Amino acid sequence: MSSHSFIHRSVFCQSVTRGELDAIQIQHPKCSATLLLQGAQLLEFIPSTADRNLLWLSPDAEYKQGKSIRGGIPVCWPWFGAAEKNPTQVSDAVRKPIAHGFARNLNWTLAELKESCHQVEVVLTLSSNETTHQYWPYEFELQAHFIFADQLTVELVTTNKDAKAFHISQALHTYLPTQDIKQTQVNGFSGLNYIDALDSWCEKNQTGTIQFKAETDRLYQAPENILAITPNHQTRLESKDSASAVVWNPWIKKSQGLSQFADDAYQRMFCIETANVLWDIKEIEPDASQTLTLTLSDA
Ligand code: TA6
Repeated sequence: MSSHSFIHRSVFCQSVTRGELDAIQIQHPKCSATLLLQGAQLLEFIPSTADRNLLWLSPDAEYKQGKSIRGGIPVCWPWFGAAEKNPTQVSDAVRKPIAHGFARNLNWTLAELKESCHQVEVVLTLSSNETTHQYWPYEFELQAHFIFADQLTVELVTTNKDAKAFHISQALHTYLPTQDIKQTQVNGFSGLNYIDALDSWCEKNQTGTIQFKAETDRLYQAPENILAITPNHQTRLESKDSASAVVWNPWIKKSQGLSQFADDAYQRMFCIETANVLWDIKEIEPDASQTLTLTLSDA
């Protein structure tokens, strides 16, 4: 366990630990938040006006080195989901096919912390090294740029530092809370097509609002504005350069096999993952960058 302080001269931020992991605790007049260095995984974002965590965090979460935490916003990169379900431009480069890529399991570095009475900005970086080469051959720099204010902004910036172009799929795998999954709706998708990962990857069309009545695992064309409506709250997700959105709830049977997840936890969470997957994968040329942006707010 690490006990060193890696933040100095900050009014609003301090270094803390969660189990085995280093985290930044933000306590600002506009919001509070907890951000792990491992995976650049945001666990909590509580705007002062809303006074609730806009993110779902499993009560059974285990804070261990090398293990993504069940909840918050895991960063899936440089591939999403099972490597072999990706287009070949992505899957052919994968050396160790762990689910959702390696970025969520490795320690990132605090590169920048700026604060004012309006907001706190934190930049975490992950650069290619011997460990990342065990999973994926390319040289890269990945930045997660967080702006904590009344609302949350996350920018995931991929920069190609290699001599060759590479392809990635990616997602901000946002877990959202609900008081009752059966009374939860997601708006913004009506008329859009999706791939149903639970029905032989068939393409289907969404009519009306998304509701959860069974296990759900769908890869949608993404709207820029998504509204998640739960019995007591509404949460808005706005995205930029995110052509896909994955909507997920494990329901009864799958929950029983999930790590850091109670058998009945599916009743109180769902995921909306702003992403670039399947035909929306990104090709990034040497020295070029690509940015996936998510803004999350209490509506
Ligand atoms: O985004 C949906 C999904 O890919 C599901 O298929 C599901 O298994 C989930 O993510 C969680 O993945 P994890 O590796 O965190 O257990």
